Amino acid sequence: MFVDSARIFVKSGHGGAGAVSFRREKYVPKGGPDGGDGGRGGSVYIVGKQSLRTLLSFRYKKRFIAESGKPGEGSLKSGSAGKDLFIYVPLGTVVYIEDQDKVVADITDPNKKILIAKGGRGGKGNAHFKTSTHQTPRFAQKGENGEEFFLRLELKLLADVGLVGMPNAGKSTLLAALTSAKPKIAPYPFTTLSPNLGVVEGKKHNSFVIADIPGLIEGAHKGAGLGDEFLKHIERTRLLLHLVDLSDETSSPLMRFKTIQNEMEMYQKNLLEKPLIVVGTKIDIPYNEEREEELKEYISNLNIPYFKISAAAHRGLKPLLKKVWSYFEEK
Ligand SMILES: Nc1nc2c(ncn2[C@@H]2O[C@H](COP(=O)(O)OP(=O)(O)OP(=O)(O)O)[C@@H](O)[C@H]2O)c(=O)[nH]1
Ligand SMILES: [Mg+2]
Repeated sequence: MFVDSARIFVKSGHGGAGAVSFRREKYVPKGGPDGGDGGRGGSVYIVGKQSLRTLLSFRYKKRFIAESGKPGEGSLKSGSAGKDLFIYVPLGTVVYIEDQDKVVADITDPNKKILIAKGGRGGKGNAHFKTSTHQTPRFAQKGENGEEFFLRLELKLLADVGLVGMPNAGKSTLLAALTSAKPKIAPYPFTTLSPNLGVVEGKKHNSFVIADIPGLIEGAHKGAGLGDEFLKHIERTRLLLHLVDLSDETSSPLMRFKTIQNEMEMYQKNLLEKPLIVVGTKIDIPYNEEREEELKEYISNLNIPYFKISAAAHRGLKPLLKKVWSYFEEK
């Protein structure tokens, strides 16, 4: 599993100081104490947000300091509280306090606020300290300090898009063309031995994660070629791209497509309920168009969208990406 991580500093606000003040009114020679309380410091919360996919933003912003409370004033006026600070993270983020190496939160629910650093309490004003023997207290409490920590955030990334297909179909080449991932690519089957992940960054600070898994073969669901291990990684993806090599003339693309679909179904029936896009690959090499038609006709009857690309020559990638984004745009 791919782990994205970040280190940030958080600090809650200090409480405001209580005030030392005495009532001063005309004709009241010795007014009593009227110092108000300091305001509470702002707290720091972590909140899970569904639309976030990476911890990338923490590369740019690493310090999160909540506002302090304002001091109290005369006439029993309390200081205002410091504003709370919310740090938004993707679901799947685990939060550790650095020195203690202790998990303080495992963010799985969207929108739930988890208190990380509590704001300091405001100090009490001198009005609180008047007693029968001490009518003019000249002291007030200071505000409590805020808490501060270095936190480590770790994201256990769940991929959004899974690439499936026979060995050598061009899955790793497509991942490399769309993301900055550098998977091994070679002209023989079973080049990829464990899943590779890459992130596609959008224009609006959004992104999605693609998982390139090793090629699947007949019997994969029962463990042939470790297929069951790999199928596990696409269980939680939201969309599958099924790559079919159009240039491979040793068998028909439709047959290869059906073989893989069948393996997925045998592994877990609901894998076939996931949105699917079929992608014909390697169109820079001449291919048999009749066989392509056969595949296209079959999937169009199932209402499965079809695109064709050359990841090596960067052809057809834009329309494919556009279609993929359409599954992730927030409705
Ligand atoms: N001409 C051409 N060759 C491609 C294209 N895409 C991939 N290839 C080649 O096809 C071979 C297999 O590509 P990979 O991306 O490693 O295929 P894969 O599906 O990841 O293979 P496994 O990891 O074994 O499952 C490599 O030699 C690639 O260079 C393409 O668009 N055009
Ligand atoms: Mg590969």
